Amino acid sequence: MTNNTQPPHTSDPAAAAAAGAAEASRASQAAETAALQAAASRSRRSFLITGVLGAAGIFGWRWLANAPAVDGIPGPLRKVLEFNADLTNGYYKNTRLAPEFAKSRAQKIRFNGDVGLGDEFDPMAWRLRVQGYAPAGGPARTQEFTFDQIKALPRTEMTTEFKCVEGWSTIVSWAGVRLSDFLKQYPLATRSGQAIADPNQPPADVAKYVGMHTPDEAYFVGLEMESALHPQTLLCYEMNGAPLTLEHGAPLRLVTPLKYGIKQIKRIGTIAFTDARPDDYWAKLGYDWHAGH
Ligand SMILES: Nc1nc2c(c(=O)[nH]1)N[C@H]1C(S)=C(S)[C@@H](COP(=O)(O)O)O[C@H]1N2
Ligand SMILES: [Mo]
Repeated sequence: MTNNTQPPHTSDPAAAAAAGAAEASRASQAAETAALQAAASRSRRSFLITGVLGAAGIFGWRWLANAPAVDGIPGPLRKVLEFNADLTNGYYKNTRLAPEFAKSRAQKIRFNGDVGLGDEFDPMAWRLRVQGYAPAGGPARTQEFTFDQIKALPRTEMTTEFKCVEGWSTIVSWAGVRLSDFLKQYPLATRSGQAIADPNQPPADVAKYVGMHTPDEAYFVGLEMESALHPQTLLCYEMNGAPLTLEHGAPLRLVTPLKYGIKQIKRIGTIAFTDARPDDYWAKLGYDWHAGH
């Protein structure tokens, strides 16, 4: 960089290098200022929309794009893929838990990402649609749940660290229903229609994956079944002691603290159990599908 930007009229190499460095620093400062001004002049709405690809996100992408590729996948991503493949090779132990904290350490979390959170949504008319694991060639088993039915299930609270791939994290208190408790009650994840009595030893005919999407299908995530049945995988309706707000995913959002924020889908509309690995919004854009940490 300094060599290329050496002003041609300077003969002293040290002075030239200093001039080059100063120029590079001015250029990066100018770029930063321009980015800040651009951000400031955007409307709140479009800022929210582009917020997901905000400064940290864009730098993240650049880092990925410039890293040496292995098998056509940027090096760092490939590493994560291999690591996750090791971790998720056919086990149902779920012994690893994310650290939990005292409730008093919970903080207000920023609002990040509004894909699938459009205005045309009536929380009062909301139903959770669950597509049961359908027998081969058999009819789809779809069941709908009201918010009250979800709230009637055993309540679980946890205070865990929420980590976003952009590099920030916040300790947050959550309350909701374990997905495994939902499946104890409602036998929708097995081919036979048998309930999962013990999440550590699910029946052999359990689906391999669960997919979730927003009611408008704009945002979607997929989890392997072992993550879905993890004791800290919650369908949440409360955050920091208050009902979830719409921007944080009301009426119901996913929290699964062994994975990054990209998996914590807000405003769940549909949950589907399947053997085909579900699409995932950020995985389609190049992030690791598992997004574990
Ligand atoms: N429906 C929906 N869910 C989403 C997103 C989104 O854009 N739309 N963004 C994800 C990302 S990247 C993060 S970091 C978290 C942020 O959750 P918060 O707004 O409650 O902090 O939501 C996740 N869930
Ligand atoms: Mo995120």
